[in-house]
Amino acid sequence: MSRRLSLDDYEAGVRAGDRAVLGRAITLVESRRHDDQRLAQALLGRLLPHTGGARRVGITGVPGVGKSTFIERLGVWLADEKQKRIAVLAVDPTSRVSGGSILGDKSRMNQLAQHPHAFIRPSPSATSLGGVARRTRETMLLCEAAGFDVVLVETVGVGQSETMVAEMVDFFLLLMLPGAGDELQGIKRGIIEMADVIAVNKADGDNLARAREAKRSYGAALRYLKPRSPSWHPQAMLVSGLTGDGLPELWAQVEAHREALGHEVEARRRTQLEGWMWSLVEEELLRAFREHDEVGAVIDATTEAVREGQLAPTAAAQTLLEAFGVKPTLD
Ligand SMILES: Nc1nc2c(ncn2[C@@H]2O[C@H](COP(=O)(O)OP(=O)(O)OP(=O)(O)O)[C@@H](O)[C@H]2O)c(=O)[nH]1
Ligand SMILES: [Mg+2]
Repeated sequence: MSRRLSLDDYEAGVRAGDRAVLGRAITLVESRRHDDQRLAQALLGRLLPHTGGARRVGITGVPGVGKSTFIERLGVWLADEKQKRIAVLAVDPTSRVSGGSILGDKSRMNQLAQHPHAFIRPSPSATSLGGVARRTRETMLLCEAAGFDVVLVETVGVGQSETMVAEMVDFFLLLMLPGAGDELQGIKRGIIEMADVIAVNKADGDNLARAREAKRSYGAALRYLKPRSPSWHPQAMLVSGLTGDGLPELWAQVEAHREALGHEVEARRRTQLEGWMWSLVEEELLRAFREHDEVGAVIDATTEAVREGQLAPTAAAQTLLEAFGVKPTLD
């Protein structure tokens, strides 16, 4: 095992873009141990002034839409053609102790994984989505302090996770499948409202006609929505992660969005910092609650009584909160 690093070692290593140290710093951020968390928060405090330099892009879409293929192609293109340094992170609410399933198979991003200008990190495992989101946010900051120009955050568009990702990035990309008509009904309207661009993926070969049709219907849907920002009207476009078609145009949209929003991006990021603070408070409060001796003394019996239908959840919550020393306002 390598030796323990000091706070200075972590700071210097991350700032120098040392991948091994960056990887260990991320492990620290993901750790549930008290001393690791203290060190992680001290490190983030030191690095914060060196963050904020990356384009933060969230990418979502249903399983099989082609996210991994697309991110690989986009990442390699950005690295080779635009001389960017790319970090790829994932938010996977289903990932438990064993690590994420998204990006779990780095084999799907083989080329990017081996690229000297890319860094790929699977989803942190955590007990709560909030915990995953908080860790991903912090990992993003570590990557920025390490000098990455672009952070791509992948998430499956099936639950709450895409909302959380949308809240931690500057630009939110929704990938869709060709042949929309029906699919338009399957996807939650809320996700369409969060998108800064809807890209119909797999617009290649035999799919092309259906992809164009899909682009038309999403384009029409977007025109009916009130945009999130008066400065940006989301469009629908065609891409193919397989052939790379449409990627330069897509990236041009990311740059144009940045240009159009100007100071709004900074305002958005400030709001996000505040969200990060609250998510830390929530997580720590919950931890303190679970580790509280008097709560611990009654929690099993109380939970069991609720499960058995012998105690109302409201009364049970009241008991637990009182054990914790909070006077509940439930009635
Ligand atoms: N024709 C075509 N097929 C694609 C394209 N991108 C991905 N595929 C295929 O679609 C399937 C799913 O691709 P992935 O990149 O693994 O999709 P994903 O969205 O990451 O899937 P999950 O990780 O399971 O959510 C694979 O068989 C790919 O070969 C594309 O641009 N065109
Ligand atoms: Mg994938």
